Amino acid sequence: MAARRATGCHPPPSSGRVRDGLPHAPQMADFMQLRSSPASPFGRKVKIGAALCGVALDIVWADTSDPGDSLRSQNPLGKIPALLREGKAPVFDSPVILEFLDIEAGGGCIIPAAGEARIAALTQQALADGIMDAALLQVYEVRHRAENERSPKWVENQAGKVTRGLDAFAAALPARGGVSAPAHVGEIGLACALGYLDLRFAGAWRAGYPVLVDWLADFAARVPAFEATRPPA
Ligand SMILES: N[C@@H](CCC(=O)N[C@@H](CS)C(=O)NCC(=O)O)C(=O)O
Repeated sequence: MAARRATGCHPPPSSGRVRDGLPHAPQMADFMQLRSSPASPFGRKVKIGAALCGVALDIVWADTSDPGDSLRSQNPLGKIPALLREGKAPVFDSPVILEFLDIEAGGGCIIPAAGEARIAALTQQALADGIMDAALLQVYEVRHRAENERSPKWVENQAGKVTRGLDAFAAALPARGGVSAPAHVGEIGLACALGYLDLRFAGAWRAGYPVLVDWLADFAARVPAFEATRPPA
């Protein structure tokens, strides 16, 4: 893999080379590799961020539960997403990867460059990530623990984080703007969190949060990469 520069903040026209369902610039000779999985909401953040920043990614699926997967040598935590670059250390944790993509795009693309707008977007990203963490842990409780080993109280604690997070977003939607892309990291995070709740919790959130339903529809219209990265049901 050779290092390459981003083509700019805005995604190139869809006539460009298409990889992983996302439009990318036609002239790219090489690209970076993303370790992820089709359903990972954190990986989806990166895929959307890359599309908005005009960075092409070669996506290689990882199996986080397989000790033999090279992922564990790329990210000692064995977590996805992880971004691999030619001759450089892997980058991991989705907020760090999104920051890297923003830098590749020249800055101010998906993260406001400075001031309160930057802090707000990063804080909203942290809240959205926390919702995803809490949702994921509930899924893992079922996936990795026998029924008699599960803790309803602990699951309830995680569910509370999701509810309070959604309450907070519904009360104060992420402000638009401050970036040259159609959305910033706080918005990308919220969209991926809601998408994950759709995928794993049958969209139960929709009944209680019409304002977020409308917000997500608007986000999807602004950011075609959201639909392009929809995980398989
Ligand atoms: N804070 C991390 C969270 C990543 C994460 O939890 N990814 C999940 C998949 S969506 C994972 O790798 N789980 C496997 C594990 O925890 O061992 C980020 O933002 O990238």
